[in-house]
Amino acid sequence: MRKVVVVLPTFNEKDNIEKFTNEVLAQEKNLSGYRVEVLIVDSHSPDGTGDIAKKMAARNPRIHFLSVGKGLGVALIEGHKYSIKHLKPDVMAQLDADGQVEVAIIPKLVKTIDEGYDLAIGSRFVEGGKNNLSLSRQIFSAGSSFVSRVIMGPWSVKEFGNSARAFTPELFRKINLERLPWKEKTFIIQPAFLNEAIIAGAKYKEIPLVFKNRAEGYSKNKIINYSYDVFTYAIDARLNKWGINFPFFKATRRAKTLIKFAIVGFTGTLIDFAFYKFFIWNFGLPPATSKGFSTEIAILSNFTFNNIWTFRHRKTSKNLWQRFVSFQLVSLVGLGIAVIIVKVLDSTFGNGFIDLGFRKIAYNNFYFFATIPPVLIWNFVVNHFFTWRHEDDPIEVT
Ligand SMILES: Nc1nc2c(ncn2[C@@H]2O[C@H](COP(=O)(O)OP(=O)(O)O)[C@@H](O)[C@H]2O)c(=O)[nH]1
Ligand SMILES: [Mg+2]
Repeated sequence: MRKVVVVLPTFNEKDNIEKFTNEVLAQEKNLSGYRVEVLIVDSHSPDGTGDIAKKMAARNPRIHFLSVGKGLGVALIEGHKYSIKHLKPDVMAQLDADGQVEVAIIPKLVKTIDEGYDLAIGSRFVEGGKNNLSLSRQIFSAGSSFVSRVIMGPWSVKEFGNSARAFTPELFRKINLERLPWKEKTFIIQPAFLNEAIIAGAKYKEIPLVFKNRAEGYSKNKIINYSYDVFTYAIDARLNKWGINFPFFKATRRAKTLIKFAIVGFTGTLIDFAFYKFFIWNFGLPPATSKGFSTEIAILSNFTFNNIWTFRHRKTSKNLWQRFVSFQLVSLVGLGIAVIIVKVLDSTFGNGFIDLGFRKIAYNNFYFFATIPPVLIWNFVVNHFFTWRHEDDPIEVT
C-alpha cells in the first residue's frame, strides 16, 4: 500500500477545515492502492482553526496537525519536511484548505506521479482548466503567471500560481531550500517552488484544475506585495539562468521602500502626462495651465499611494494633513530642481540631436530623463526622513 500525504495550509479557515479535510480523505476511493493522509499546517490562526484541527487529528489517525509560524511558504515547507520525517509518504501533495480547488484534483495529481512524473502541477490555464474567480482576481492570477512565464520561464509551463501540486519525496529532497524564498510572507513560494523544482531536474506535467470562488473566509493573498515579489523573483531567476549570480530578489527587498516610491513616482508621471494631454485636448487649456493641473493631480495620487502603500507601516507623529502639506512642498521643490536641471543642461548643450541613422533623438529627451534620478532621490530622502518619519527615530539636537 502506497501513501500520499496531502499538506493543507490553514490560516483562519475554521468554517472550511473540517468539511474539506473529510472530502480530501474521501478521495481514497478514487485512488486504489493508496492510503490518503492529511497534514493540516496552521499558523496560529486567531479564529481557532488550529484547535479544531488538533481535535480532528486526535480522533482520526489519518489526520495530522502541525503548528508553524506565519506565511504560506513556511507552512508548506515546514509541513513537507515534517511529512518526510514522520509520515514517510510515497507521494507528497498540497492543496489550499478553503475548498476553492475541488478535491478531485488529488487523484489526478497522484496518478500523474504514478505515470513517472516527479511533479504534477494543478493548472487553471491548460485545456480543461478553469478560473472562476471575480474578473479582477482572474486578471491578477493570469497576469502573475504570465509574468513568471515570460521573464523566468519555462515557457512550457502555463500556471505558476496556486498550491495544488504533487511531487515525489526524491524531488523534494533535491530542491535547494537555501535558495528558495520560503520564509517570505507573500505567496512567492508558488512560482519559486516551481522554478527550483525544475532547476532540480523535475519531469513535470500540468493537470487541468477548476478554481472556484471562495465559499467561506477571505483571501490572504496580498495582491500588490505578491505582484512585486513575482516580478523581482522572476528577474532574479532569469539572471541566474543567464549565469548572472546577482541576488536581485534579496537586493530589491532591501530597497523595497525606495522601489515602491519609484513605482509610485513612475505611475504619477504617467498620470501627469495623461492629464496634461487630456486638459489640452478636451478643454483647450494652454500647456502651462494644463501642466499645473496635471502635476497637482499627480502629486495627489502620489501622496495617496505613498500613504497607503509605500509608507503604510510607518508610525509617524504627523497627522494626514501635515504629511500632505509636507509632501506637497517637497514635490514642488522637486519640480524646481527638475526645472533647474533642464535649464542648466539646455544652456550648456543647447538644442541638438543625436543621429541614430534611422531616427534623430533630441537632446531635450535626455534632459528630461536626467532629472529623474536626482528628483527621485530628493523626494525620497526628504519624505523618508521627514514626511513619514518614524516616530521612534527622533532628530538629534546638539
Ligand atoms: N498556515 C498558513 N496557511 C496560509 C497562510 N496564508 C494563507 N494560507 C492558506 O493558504 C491557502 C490559500 O490562501 P487563500 O487566502 O485562499 O489565497 P487565494 O486562494 O490565493 O485567495 C488557504 O488554505 C489559506 O488558509 C499562512 O500564513 N499560514
Ligand atoms: Mg483560496
